[in-house]
Amino acid sequence: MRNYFQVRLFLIVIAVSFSAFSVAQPAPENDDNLPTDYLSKDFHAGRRAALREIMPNNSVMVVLAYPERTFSEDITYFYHQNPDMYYFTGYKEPHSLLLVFKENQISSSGESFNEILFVQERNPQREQWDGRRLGTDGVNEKLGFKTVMNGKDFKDFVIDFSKFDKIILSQLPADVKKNRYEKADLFSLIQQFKEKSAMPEQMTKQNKFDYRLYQDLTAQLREIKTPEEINLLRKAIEISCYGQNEVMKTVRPDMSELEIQGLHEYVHKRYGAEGVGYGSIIGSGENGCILHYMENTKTKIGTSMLLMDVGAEYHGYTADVTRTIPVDGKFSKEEKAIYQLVYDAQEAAFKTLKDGSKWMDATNAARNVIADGLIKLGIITNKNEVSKYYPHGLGHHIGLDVHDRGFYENLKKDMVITIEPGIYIPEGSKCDKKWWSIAVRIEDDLLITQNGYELLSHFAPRKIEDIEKIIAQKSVLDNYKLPPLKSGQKKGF
Ligand SMILES: [Mn+2]
Repeated sequence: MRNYFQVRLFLIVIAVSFSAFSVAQPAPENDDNLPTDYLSKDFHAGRRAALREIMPNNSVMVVLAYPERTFSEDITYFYHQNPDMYYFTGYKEPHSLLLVFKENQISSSGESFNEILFVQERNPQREQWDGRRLGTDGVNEKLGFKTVMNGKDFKDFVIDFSKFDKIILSQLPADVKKNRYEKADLFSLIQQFKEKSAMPEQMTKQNKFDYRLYQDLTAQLREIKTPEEINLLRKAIEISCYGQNEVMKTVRPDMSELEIQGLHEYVHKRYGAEGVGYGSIIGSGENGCILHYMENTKTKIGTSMLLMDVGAEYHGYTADVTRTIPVDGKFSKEEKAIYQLVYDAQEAAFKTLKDGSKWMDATNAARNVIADGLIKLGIITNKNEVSKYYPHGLGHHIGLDVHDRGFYENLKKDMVITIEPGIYIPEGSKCDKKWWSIAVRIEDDLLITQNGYELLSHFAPRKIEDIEKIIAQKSVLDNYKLPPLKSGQKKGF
């Protein structure tokens, strides 16, 4: 077997000279006052080595940057890198392509390499408009990636993809637009890759292009967190909890959903989180029944329950924490009954968690508590009706994606997951009116350990009495007063 592969490796001819890998141009000097806790070069190199370990023999893995997306005319959404690209390289810019080879490849000049990253070329004019670029030297120096070339060189980079038994890649995005400023944009990288690899229009199962394997390999790696990842997740989660706490202390019935969202996100940024891992969900009363409610347009949240599902993203890693609170500071009898049921379901799920336990055990534990409880309260009569009021799964992995990649079978040490049971009773439901518009979700983030779990989101209270206590407290944001708007007094429509 070994000889066979060595022969194959030498058949792969890389025509471009390796001198092209290091065009002398200084890396941008913008290191002043940057955070010092980014993932390290060693982390990314280690992830690529771990990937190589589990790739099948004679294979290559292809990872593309995410496309840029239009927000408005010539304005793009804030760019978010493909988490796989970030995981394996730390590179955050668009228009890039990573190839990871199982075995060492030999270039025409006789140099050996087992990975290559194509990146955006330095361009002072574009950098003045769109921001600094690392360029090949920056990637080399800051990300520790040795074999790096400008994206425009991919065109003449000779690589015989037909020699590989497997080309491992994710589904290529079908709607990538040409970027008029970039010659080597993602659109051309994809075109060139398709040509070089003779990618067929229609995929078959016998095909060497393997999407499934891409999902499986990245899931296998990403579902278990390294110590560096756990540190970043701890920060994202603690920050998200402080957002929840500050809002609980300052919340008033005359606040709007948008204002509440802004307060959470202000606290996140105050602690250095760059953004949120998903659209913040701030649902007052009936709006809490919409699982992914993101409009947040209600102008007065009033005295009903307020459901807040918000996760800070810190250096790429996202938390996912939900708290549901009574805005007037006291749970009503009905709110208390539903809240306690969700709390008990969450506790029942927690008890099952440890290295080697099953997702399904946690799922069933929570579902049984909710079903029994809803029957007891007279909201349903039959256990099978539970999905009417608890229509989603129990939880998920978190990491670079809020719904992070993983196999949802057994839990293992160093996984970071959420447990988020909920009960939602929309207006008009077939139960006593007194339950209508009550929506409760409690979502916590946990690290799976050998014998159990660590509750990473313990910084924000979950118990009824603790929530009532914190709502009664004063907040540093209480005196954050702005002048009322003078314009817009006339009624619209
Ligand atoms: Mn979640």
